[in-house]
Amino acid sequence: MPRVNREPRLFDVSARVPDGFVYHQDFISEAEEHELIGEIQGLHLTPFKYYQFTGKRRTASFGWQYEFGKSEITTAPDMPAFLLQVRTRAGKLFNIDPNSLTQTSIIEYSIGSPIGWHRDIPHFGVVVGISLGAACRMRFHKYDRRSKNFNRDEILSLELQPRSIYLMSGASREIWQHSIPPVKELRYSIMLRTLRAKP
Ligand SMILES: O=C(O)CCC(=O)C(=O)O
Repeated sequence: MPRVNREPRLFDVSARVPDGFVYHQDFISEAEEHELIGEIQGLHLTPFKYYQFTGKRRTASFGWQYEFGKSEITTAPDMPAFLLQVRTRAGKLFNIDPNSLTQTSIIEYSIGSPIGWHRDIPHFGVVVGISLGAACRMRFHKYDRRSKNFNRDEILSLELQPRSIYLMSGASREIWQHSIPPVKELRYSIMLRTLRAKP
């Protein structure tokens, strides 16, 4: 895989984001993106299931997987070798031991696929996301367990560019929910997560 010969650009967009969210553009080159998409398209992706509901996006999990309705995570097949280098670089960038990024999800968003408001399940720790193929908007709002409603004026959002990477940790991971409105072009994400010692 060719190496990028420049440092990723840290946050050159004027967006307000929750604490603990760190975003870099140009984490990978166009050639690397092309190669990763090719590999991902060779994986067995299955429609996302949420209880009885089947989502538009398709996914594959490695290392660990979670099925809604079950309180436990279970082991999943090993991460494919083509993801190892990108995981090492992501770990170095965010000062995380790459070997601790033990859970991986690949997500394919066909045109019109969203991901609804959620926080990641408590079994996992920090979350790293790498965007491929197309830009999308990521939105955040503060989660309040007492109220299902939230003030739309309090939504923060930023455009995730293809080839960019983000880290969701601290408040952005624990206190805020995030979502992605229906995408306008085919997009993939590589999600890497640490395991939390005590969920
Ligand atoms: O595709 C993304 O960047 C976000 C995915 C996400 O929110 C999740 O897997 O929980």
